[in-house]
Formats: sequence, C-alpha cells, structure tokens
Amino acid sequence: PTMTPPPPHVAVVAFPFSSHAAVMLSFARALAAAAPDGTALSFLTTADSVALLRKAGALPGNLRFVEVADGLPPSSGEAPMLPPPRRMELFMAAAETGGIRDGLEAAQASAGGARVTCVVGDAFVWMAAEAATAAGAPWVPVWTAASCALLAHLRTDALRQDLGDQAASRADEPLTAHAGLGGYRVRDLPDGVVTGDFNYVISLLLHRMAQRVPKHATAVALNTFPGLDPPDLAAALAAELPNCLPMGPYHLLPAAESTATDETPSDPHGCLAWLDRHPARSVAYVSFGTVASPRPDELQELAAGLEASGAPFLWSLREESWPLLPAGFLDRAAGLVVPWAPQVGVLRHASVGAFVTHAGWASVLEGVSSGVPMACRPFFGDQTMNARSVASVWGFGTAFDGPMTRGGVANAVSTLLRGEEGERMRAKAQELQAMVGEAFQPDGGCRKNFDQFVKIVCSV
Ligand code: U2F
Repeated sequence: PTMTPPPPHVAVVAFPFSSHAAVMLSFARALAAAAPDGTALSFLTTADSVALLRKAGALPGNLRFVEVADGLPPSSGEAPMLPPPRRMELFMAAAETGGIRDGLEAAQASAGGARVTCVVGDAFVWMAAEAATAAGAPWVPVWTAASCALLAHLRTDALRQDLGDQAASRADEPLTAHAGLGGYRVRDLPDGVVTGDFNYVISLLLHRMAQRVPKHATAVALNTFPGLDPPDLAAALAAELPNCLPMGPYHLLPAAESTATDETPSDPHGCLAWLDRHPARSVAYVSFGTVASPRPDELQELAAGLEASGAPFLWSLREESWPLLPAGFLDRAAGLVVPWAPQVGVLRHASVGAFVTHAGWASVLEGVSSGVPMACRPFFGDQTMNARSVASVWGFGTAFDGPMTRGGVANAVSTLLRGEEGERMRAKAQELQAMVGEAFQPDGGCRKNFDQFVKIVCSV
C-alpha cells in the first residue's frame, strides 16, 4: 500500500537580537504564504523576542512561535541590566548546549507531534546545523547581511594567514590576492576577521558559522539580487556555496503583511504626512538602525551639519539621545526628529532624496530598492564593508572616513540632494532599483530562487 508522506513541518530559527529576529520573521511570513497547504511552520526564538515580535501584529494561521532558552539565570530579574553582548553570549551558550535541540522538540510537541522536516534559520545560529542533523532534517541557513561580508567570513582563515599581525600596516592594501574581494581593502573587512577581538561573541559565532555553512547547508538564502554583486564576487561565493540562492531584499518577498493595529500603528509619528508636505527629492532621511549610535560630540556635529545644509530632514533617533541635541535644535531646525520611522515607506516616498545611514545591510537594500542615494557613516561589524560597496563598488553614495563633522554632513547632504555628482549617484541607484523590480516580477530571478527555496525546505 502507498503511504502519503506527513506534511512538512519547517522550523525557522531566529537570532533574537537587533533587527535579526524581525528580518527572520518577515522571511518566515513569506515562507508561510508560499508553503503548500498543510505545512506547519514553527518560529523559534527567546521569550523576550516573542514578546517584541507579537507587538508587530498577528501571525498567519500556519506559523506559530516556539520559545527557546535565552540562557539567562532563572528568574534573575536582571535581564534588562545585562549588556547586549553578554546576553548574546548567554543565548549562544544555551543554544550550543541543547537549546536548539530542545526547541525542535518543543516545536514537534506544539505541532501535534509532527516531526520537524527542515530547519531553516539565521546563519548566525550555527548550532542549528548539528541540531538539524540530530533530528534527521536538512539545515537551510538564511544569510541576512551582504554577500561580500559572507565571503569575507568564509575566507577568515586564509585572510588571517595572509595578514598575520600586519592588518594595521597593510590597511590600505586591496585584497586582490583573495578571489572576489579585490574591490575591498584590508581596512574594509568586517570586525573580527583580521582585526578586533577574535574572542568577541560575534567574531566567534561568525567564524564557527563559516566553518559549518559550506559543509552542512542544503541550500543558502542570500540577501541580494542577481546583478547586484560584482561578477567576480558572485562567482567566488558560488564556488564556495554552489547551492546559494539570491532572493533579497527579503522585505520584498511576497508575504501576508501584518496589519497595523491601534496598539501598533504603522506611522505613529506622522512621518509620511510630514513628507507629503515637501517637494520631490528635497528631504534627507537620517537613521543609524537598531544598534549603532554616534557619540554625543558626533551627534552634535551631525545636527549642526543638517542645519547648515539648509535641507529639510527626517531623523529617526532613539529618544534617549534627544537631550544630547544642541540647545533649541528641535524648535529651530527645518526637520522632524522621531524615535522610530516606518523606514521602508519613508525611503519610497517621493520627497526623500538622500539617506544618511550606518550602512546596515537591510538599510542599504531598502535605500537601493527605492533608488535613493546615500551617505554612509559605518560604525561597526560589516558596516564598513557595506559602506565601501556603496561608495566605491557600486557608486550610489558617499562614505565618511571616521566620525561625521558638521562640514562633512552639510557637504554630503547637498551633494546628494543638489549636486551633479549626486545626480550620477541617484542614476546609479535607480539602475539598481530597476534590477530589483525585475528580479521580483513573477518570473524574475529572486522569485524563481525563492520558489526553488520553498520546494527545498518543504520537501519531505
Ligand atoms: C544589524 O543591523 P541594524 O539593525 O542596525 O540595521 P539594518 O540592517 O539596517 O536594519 C535596520 C532595520 O530597522 C528598520 C529598517 C531596517 O529594516 O527599515 N528601521 C525602521 O523601520 N525604522 C527606524 O526608525 C529605524 C530602523 C547590524 F548592526 C548591521 O551591521 C548588519 O548589517 C545588519 C544585518 O545583519 O544587522
């Protein structure tokens, strides 16, 4: 007698910090919308992360949260006191010592006993590879950052061997000896590859991730679209990971959107209405993402530079930093400062003509898919490498070399909004925007790759 196979049960593992969990949830929503009928999806993340993500709206019926250990001492009540790197260490230690394995068991129990048939997840949580193998399921990691950063992590051992302790003296040297990385200099490499603290929690996890992905991944989702990465980089990455599938920006994958509720309106500070009152391409939008924040003196320089540019600006700035702004700034300046902006909608708005950004990867992709040129002030991690890509590999923006100064900000903003060079940068950004548009047509490259990805993760 023929037996019908059980329906797929896909576990999606999040890295529950910064913007990573939200990106993975939107990825899981896209999977939930595309998976065949009967597929169960479990979203594995910590209790704190579940509480945050729940606020962003209801889940589709086939997707449910499953809590995994956060590694915090039980009922310590100290959680909010611990600095993020320490919380990451505790989470990673718990994940490594059975946290993910237990999470997969909990997922099975909460899906009425349906065995997990595939483990998808943020590549940061590399221990999901072993947990998947133990559960007899394939591991399909999702990379949320740029391809250049992934290649640098995959090459960490070779780069360390090449550079030894000379990373500082060879900082300006192009990485031409490393296939695919020739457009970058030693100084552009992400922290923890050849410089910085190799034992920092993120350096360690990226190193371990890089050891596992080529060996254990059945497929790898890349947050890029065909044509964005230079051919030599795309080829070098495909040589290391023959099963990688470009399907980004992930926020454009078709998904059942979460709808705004009274509790979580989508634009509580009226950013879009404010933008409606400004002419096309006249506004500079400023945001440094969810982690980075300039020091007080740099913040003051930025504020003074925005004022000096004479351009209207919309600035997403965490409220704790508002007291650091120059006296009278909020009353006097031609700008709107908000604690949070609906960034994707803001960048799509016709009146936004420039983006001052930390060059976090989601932000770069959101800018480019709206054709907005950017001025990058990278702070840490992969941001330096992303800024180098923007300013020098693709040429749709500028990069600050170190902290922002008043003059530097005023100059960058007026170049992007009003200069000839800015026009060329906008044209370049719009060229890439058109490529994104094509890749997300029903028969475009990203949609096809995503369909293939769904087939892989939902096969039983
Ligand atoms: C880490 O990135 P961040 O969270 O600092 O920055 P992004 O990757 O740019 O993601 C920020 C997201 O938050 C959204 C914005 C992005 O989707 O649209 N957002 C918003 O909607 N409103 C606001 O007012 C502010 C932000 C890390 F720090 C980076 O170095 C990495 O490149 C990145 C990806 O791994 O993760």
